[in-house]
Amino acid sequence: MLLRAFLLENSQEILNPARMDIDKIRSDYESAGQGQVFRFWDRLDSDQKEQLAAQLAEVDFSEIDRLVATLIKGDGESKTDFDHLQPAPYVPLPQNGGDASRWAEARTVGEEALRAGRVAAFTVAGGQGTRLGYDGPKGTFPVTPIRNATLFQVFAEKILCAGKLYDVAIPWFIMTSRINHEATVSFFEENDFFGLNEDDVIFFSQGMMPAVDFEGKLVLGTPDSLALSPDGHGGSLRALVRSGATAEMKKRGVDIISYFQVDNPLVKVIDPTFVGFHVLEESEMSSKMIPKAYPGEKVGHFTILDEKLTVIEYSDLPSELAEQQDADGRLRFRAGSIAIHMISRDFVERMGGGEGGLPMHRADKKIGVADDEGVSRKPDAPNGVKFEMFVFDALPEAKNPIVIETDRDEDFSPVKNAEGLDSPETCRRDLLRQYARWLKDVGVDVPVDENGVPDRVFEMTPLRGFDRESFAENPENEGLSLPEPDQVL
Ligand code: UD2
Repeated sequence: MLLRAFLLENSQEILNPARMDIDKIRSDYESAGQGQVFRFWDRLDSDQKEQLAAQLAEVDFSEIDRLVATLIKGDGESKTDFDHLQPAPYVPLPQNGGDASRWAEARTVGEEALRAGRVAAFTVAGGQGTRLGYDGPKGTFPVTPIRNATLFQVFAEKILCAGKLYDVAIPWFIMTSRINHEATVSFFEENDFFGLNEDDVIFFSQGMMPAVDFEGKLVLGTPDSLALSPDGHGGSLRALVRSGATAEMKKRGVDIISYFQVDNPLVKVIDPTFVGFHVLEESEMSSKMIPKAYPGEKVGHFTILDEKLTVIEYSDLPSELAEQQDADGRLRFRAGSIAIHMISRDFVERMGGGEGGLPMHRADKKIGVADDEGVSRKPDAPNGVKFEMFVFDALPEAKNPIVIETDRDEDFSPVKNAEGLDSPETCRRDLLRQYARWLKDVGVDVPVDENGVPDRVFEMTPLRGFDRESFAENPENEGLSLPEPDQVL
């Protein structure tokens, strides 16, 4: 399924304004009951008219109608068969009963793939980050305890470190949206790409979708533009293909994409073991799980639905299922999705090419809408619906999808909220705990409290190790001594 509207951000280039038939567009909109988008038409200058007309010409009414009918008016929405839902199997960590030799083999296989230049890093960074209340691309948010290094810098340093170890330039693809594209690229330029080669950091923008009000009417964000929003991280599959990113990967010999979200500085941007499982299992899309900490934790659930691996989002799983326990007293649906995947380039080309697309989800949001004077205003409560695709909806289509367990402490501590859970504070604490664990591995005992939090604030750059193993094996870390407060190692 493809909404032509996905291409909206490129509409100016795609359409030749001279060939647009404004009268026809207007009559089409009026007969579709969407004539309100011409509200300010008589006040627009010719450039503004061209911009709006180009956007309008790209909207596919039949798709908008279908989304409104299914997702807003609710007739014909497919219902999940929760009665037959099963928890998905996963490969446990060796310390939780997994086969240690298989884990070791996976690491070796993954390291070979990395050395051969088969792996690219891929960050989805097109979201709006409204919950954090930070005005700027989320990747430019500072997270580390002493240097205040940003999320982007942390990822860049992990990539640099892995590239050095495997003697390979690991390309890094970053998906932005038109809301933050320029600010993201400028940020990298101002920071000299954090030491990475500029040619190895590749930016592209995702598609945009028009928002509607609760009646299903398209809304104007400003007098000359529809209210548009990024089409969800699931839009990455199409954007990777359409932008030429997959072609660039192919040219570079990359066939495995290490997918992660911009909000998680603990993520193993490069994880040889995960790469290895993906290769060994001949999987098209692999995922990491953590056992959920409590039933209401806001992570998706890996399940089996109609014999296919399927993620059911936290907001969609009935609470009685979320709370169910197995015979050992563990949550039955405990496999939490933390949005870390290994995806084969071929699979992206198949899923993201042509007319194929992922299903749309509904998100009720506060949408900035042009008022009667034409001034864009954001309300205090949700006033409309944005449509988004989720990348995990590709899983049921993937061959041999595999889920492996990961250690939460070594892979997941996202910055989502300004305070409380998943905040800058919890994330900084988790980074400090990680530094202390890694130092202990090389013989440096930092005093810690009962939660593993060190008694002092210091920092270790990811240049010393992109994961626990590489840190422990790095000869430069031999002879480290107890860090002073505020020291950066
Ligand atoms: C996501 C997952 C959740 C869990 C959690 C882990 C969904 C629906 N839920 O929740 O199951 O795995 O992450 O942290 O995915 N993004 C784009 N373009 C968009 C929208 C989002 O690039 O149009 C990026 C965004 O920049 C961020 C990531 O996707 O890197 C996650 O987006 P989110 O904050 O909306 O996801 P969240 O926290 O609801």
